[in-house]
Amino acid sequence: MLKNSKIYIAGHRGMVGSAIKRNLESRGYTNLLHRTHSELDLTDQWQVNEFFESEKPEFVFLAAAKVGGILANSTYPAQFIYENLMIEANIINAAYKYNAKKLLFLGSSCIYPKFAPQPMKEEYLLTGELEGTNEAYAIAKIAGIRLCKHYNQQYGTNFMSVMPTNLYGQNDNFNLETSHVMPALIRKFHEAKINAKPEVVIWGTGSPKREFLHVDDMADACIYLMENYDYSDTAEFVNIGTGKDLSIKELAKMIKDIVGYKGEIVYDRTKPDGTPRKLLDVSRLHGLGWRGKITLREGIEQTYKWYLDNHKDKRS
Ligand code: GFB
Repeated sequence: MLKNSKIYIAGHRGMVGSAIKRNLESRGYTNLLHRTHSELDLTDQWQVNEFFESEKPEFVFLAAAKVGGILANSTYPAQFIYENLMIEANIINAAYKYNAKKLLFLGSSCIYPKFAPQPMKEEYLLTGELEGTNEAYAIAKIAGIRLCKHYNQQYGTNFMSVMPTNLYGQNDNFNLETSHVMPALIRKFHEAKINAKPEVVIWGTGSPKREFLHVDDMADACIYLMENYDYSDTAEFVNIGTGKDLSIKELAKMIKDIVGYKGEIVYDRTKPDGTPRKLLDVSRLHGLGWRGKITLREGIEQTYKWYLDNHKDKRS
């Protein structure tokens, strides 16, 4: 990628897309292309084709997706599968049709089987049943990986895929119904502190384990791969994570401590736990020469500060 290459960031207002945009700008890339949802509906094939035909982006970061936490995924499975399939199919096909040089598709660690051996290697894809709470989303993301693979195979395109672990950071969604666990707990502990509530309710048993990567590290990894590698170097796709996880109980204690909340933690066992563990094997990524820099504690402190500075005008 040259500093003046035409680079399209699909999903530039989302948590990941906005981090990719910030990072590209800070590295001196000058020709960034983006459209808001109202300017371009990515589920509409005609609109996407017209956009690619007129703009002809050379490089594409496919970070647009319908995303959400465990409750949103299990409540709106039709929207999660339909919107994600449409966005991926439209962009990947248009990138092929209008000769994009390279595309990076963002998947998710939920593509792996619910009971996959840990840590999960890229080869475990499609070796077992998926986790029920996010099957619709996972099927759409698996389709995206395979779209890239088969377009490369048949048409000789250069479309890479990356599978991030659970991400968090600035511009996250702090809505308690639809968010992931990290922003939900930051908000719950903060509001309990401010309102002097005696307890904070955590969903599920607290025993599932999750791995978390700060979105600025994720953006850095995506750009590193786009700058330095091609599809043929990635053996279909690459996991992006830290290789370390912790239980939801341990996460809750850490956030409680950072926020400075003094009350109790209680568990609502009527809410789902989801997959018991999903730790990524990151040896392929390390072999390509990239490692994260932001520790979990630093990342949560930064995100809490961002929440305090911004939450009034954000999505919560
Ligand atoms: O982050 P999360 O919603 O999604 O939940 P997944 C992770 C764990 O945290 C689950 C627990 O065991 C939740 O029950 N948890 C505890 C909470 N308290 C809360 C809370 O207040 N809010 C939320 N949201 N969780 C998602 C998938 O799975 O991960 C997506 O549904 C996607 O498809 C994403 O792949 C990365 O990690 O279980």
